[in-house]
Amino acid sequence: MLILLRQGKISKWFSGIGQEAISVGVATAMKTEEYILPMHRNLGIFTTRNIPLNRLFSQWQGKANGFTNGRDRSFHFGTQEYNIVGMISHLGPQLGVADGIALASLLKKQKHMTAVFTGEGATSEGDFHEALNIAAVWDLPVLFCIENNGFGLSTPTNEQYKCEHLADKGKGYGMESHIIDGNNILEVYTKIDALCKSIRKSPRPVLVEFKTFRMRGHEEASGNKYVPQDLLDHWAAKDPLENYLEYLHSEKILSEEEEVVIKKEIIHEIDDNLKLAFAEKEVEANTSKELNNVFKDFVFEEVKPSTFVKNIRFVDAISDGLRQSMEKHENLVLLGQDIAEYGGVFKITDGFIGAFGKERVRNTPICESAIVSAAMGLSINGMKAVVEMQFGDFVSSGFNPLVNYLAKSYYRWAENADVVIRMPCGGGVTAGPFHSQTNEAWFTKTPGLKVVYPAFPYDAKGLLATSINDPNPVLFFEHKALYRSIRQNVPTDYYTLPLGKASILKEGRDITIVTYGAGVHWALETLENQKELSAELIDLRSLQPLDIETVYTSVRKTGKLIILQEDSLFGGIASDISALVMENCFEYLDAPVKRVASLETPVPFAKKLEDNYLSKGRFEAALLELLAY
Ligand SMILES: Cc1ncc(C[n+]2csc(CCOP(=O)(O)OP(=O)(O)O)c2C)c(N)n1
Repeated sequence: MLILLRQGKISKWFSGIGQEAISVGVATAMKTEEYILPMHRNLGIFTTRNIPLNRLFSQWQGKANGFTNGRDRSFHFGTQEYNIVGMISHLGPQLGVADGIALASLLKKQKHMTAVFTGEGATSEGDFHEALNIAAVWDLPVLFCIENNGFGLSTPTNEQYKCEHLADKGKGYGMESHIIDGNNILEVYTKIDALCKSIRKSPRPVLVEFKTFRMRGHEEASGNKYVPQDLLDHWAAKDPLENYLEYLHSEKILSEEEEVVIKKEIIHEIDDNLKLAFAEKEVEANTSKELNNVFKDFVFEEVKPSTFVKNIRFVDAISDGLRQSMEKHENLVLLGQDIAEYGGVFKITDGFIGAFGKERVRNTPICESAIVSAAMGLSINGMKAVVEMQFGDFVSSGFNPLVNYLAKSYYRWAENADVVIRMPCGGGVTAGPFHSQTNEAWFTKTPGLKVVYPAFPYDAKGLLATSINDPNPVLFFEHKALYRSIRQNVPTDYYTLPLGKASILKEGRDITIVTYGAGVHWALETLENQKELSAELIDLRSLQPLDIETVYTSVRKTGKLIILQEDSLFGGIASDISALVMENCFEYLDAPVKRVASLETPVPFAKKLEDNYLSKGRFEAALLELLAY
């Protein structure tokens, strides 16, 4: 690999020289049907699982026969065929994903354990703490492997953490831990083999700190000049390959002649596979293929609503929809803070543990990041997950895995994230800057996420059912102010509604109003005051996919468009709708498109301040102004 890198035939390379015994030892001790989640330095895991070398070379050259169609580099891929789940650059989320995979194994009553890797540097990330904490609380069969190789890029361990051994941290999580000489393949294999057997028998997390050393730079281009020579010499004498070879010779297990034969075979294997990869042509860019590979295909299956209806609140419709999806999908798991006995802070899962049990309705520790990652892990291992954010505001603590792991996974290595994140959101409830946000714009701009935002109980129930059926990650926004104030006749049985279809609530000739969520009710109120107005009111219902055609059709008829959004103006969905209409309906417009949004401030607490902040109070005047243009 070092030669190929110098020849410019592969991109970045993270050498594992000095650490080979860990990857090979752990992968050998595990069963091939068990998942391993390696990091950037674990080539030995991929080779031990017998991935054909030509596919690895293709991956590193960005070719189609690799694992990502040229869309991601180095070890940033997974493969269900080999039960390997690769990392994302942010390192830490990997640990929470392992929790989810292990949880799925437990729920499926498989006697499997899962192994996940981290460097000592990444143990400083919050994800490490969260993932270990969750695994401990839930007794998940995860082997957490820390490769302590002395430096995190150039940062030595004494600038990374304060305790003597990282294994000591296990105690803080109530977790068994061990220190293993990572440069001794026999010690790695025998100890890990025993641990794997024991974890399979009595599921629990175990933390292992492998003491080892990185003989090369963090990645080849960065060098390792910061490493003192005597340290390099000390660890060179402990080289895992050299020492094992010496042992095999001294025990007369391997003769010099056999060694030559084996090495020749390996060189041939490498050369032959390199040739195959070199012969493969480069990937061609095909825009429609790229765009079509962001989401897993999902064919909407319509389940028609029954005629029997009940007049219920928005909050009840969501609860009903969720309950019926739990009945329909036996592999669906709910995760969230206080959602079990307590029923969630909005009582949406009240009574669920009685119906579905604590295994499927899981209280989580306050660990948004690792819980979002764990939801991904559940999906990888064949389950579906719905995560309740206690308040949508707190999604910021789980932002990284959501926008980087779940959103990008299908595009990168065709692994979908069958996850719905429920987002109680919105203002008008005098709850201040951290319990009132409507942060859909953080996600509508991230390719790979669907964003649904119903305004009525009927829509909420049917759209939630579809969001759960959809194998892609969906953010499902539920406006808190609507929970107990909006009622509707809602079919009692299970039904589905398609994502990406706006609904026209009122037909009109003079102006088009486009909005969603609480904005729909603000617009309806305004139109009640302006009965003589002929306005067409469109409720978007879902923002990604966005039903822009319905907006175009209406604007072509009315010639005027006003977009009402609860979020602050800049960078919100109203701006994009405005731009799209200008680009596609310019000739039909009789006035500039108007956006009405909340102030460019955080959401204030006191009622008068909040009323002043919200766009609701400015909508009527803006509507009349545009009509008069
Ligand atoms: C969240 C995040 N911050 C910073 C980086 C940049 N970065 C990549 S690897 C690395 C050092 C990792 O050290 P360690 O976990 O010990 O693994 P090692 O490379 O030593 O095997 C850093 C700082 C990153 N990839 N992700």
